[in-house]
Amino acid sequence: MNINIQQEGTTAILTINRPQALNALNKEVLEELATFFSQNHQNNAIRGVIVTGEGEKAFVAGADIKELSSLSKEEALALSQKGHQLFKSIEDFPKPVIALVNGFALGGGCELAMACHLRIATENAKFGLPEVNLGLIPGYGGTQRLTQLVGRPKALELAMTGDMVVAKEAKELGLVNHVVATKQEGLELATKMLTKIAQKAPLAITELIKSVNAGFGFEKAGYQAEADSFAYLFTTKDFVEGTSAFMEKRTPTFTGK
Ligand code: CO8
Repeated sequence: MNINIQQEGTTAILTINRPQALNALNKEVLEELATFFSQNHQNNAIRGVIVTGEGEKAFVAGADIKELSSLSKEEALALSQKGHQLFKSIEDFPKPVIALVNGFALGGGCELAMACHLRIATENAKFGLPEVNLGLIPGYGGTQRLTQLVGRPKALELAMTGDMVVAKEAKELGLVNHVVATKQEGLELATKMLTKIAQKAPLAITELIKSVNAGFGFEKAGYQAEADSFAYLFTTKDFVEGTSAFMEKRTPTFTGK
């Protein structure tokens, strides 16, 4: 299994467990996440979810670049759309979902954290959308959700430079709800928040999530535009150069082709 699922009282703790690849999202991780969120939609024994990454170094360092490097345009489009559906199912999950960001949350990892309802970050957490370094753009809703969370100018700056922001700055930007010193402290805070929310009327919490999300409709053209642009970039030489450079541990040379 690529995700460990543990239940503590009414809280499910999902730990993405591929530390050798900094918990990068491969197909199996995405499948396991999709299964958990579809199977537990109606499960009354679970009143809240915490999503985190194994170890201290990374929450999730992005989509698995080795897997991405061999995709065709059509496969990239299908994967992006599948990712959109999965992340939307997390955003629309009828019970609160907290991302406990314990290190790098880059690319698809930052997108996963942004699809959760709340974010708690450890002091060493780093957020970023570095896809431009690979000749790509975000493909799992990052262009939309980062813009919603931090506004257009900062979203464009972060996604165009690929720069990372540390937890403290992420909190100032509104990307993070709380910053804690350690992962353990984060788990305690997340559990405390979920316990408090679990004491409220469940139907009210579900309708609240639905109402807040209704203002950010999935049918809006942004997600489709992102998937189309993401897929188009798989046909470019710069994408081949960007992903090869990452795997060969060198700086890419982009030509605009
Ligand atoms: N995918 C696959 N493997 C990875 C990834 C990744 N995203 N990130 C790190 N790894 C692997 C490394 O290759 C390395 O493996 P190995 O030991 O076998 O060489 C191992 O994890 C440890 O990583 P590093 O040695 O690089 O560790 P450093 O401490 O030197 O650097 C960084 C840490 C800065 C996090 C660095 O690993 C890095 O830059 N990672 C890539 C970050 C990135 O670019 N993420 C975005 C990926 S693209 C994406 O997410 C698109 C989302 C939309 C997808 C839509 C699907 C169609």
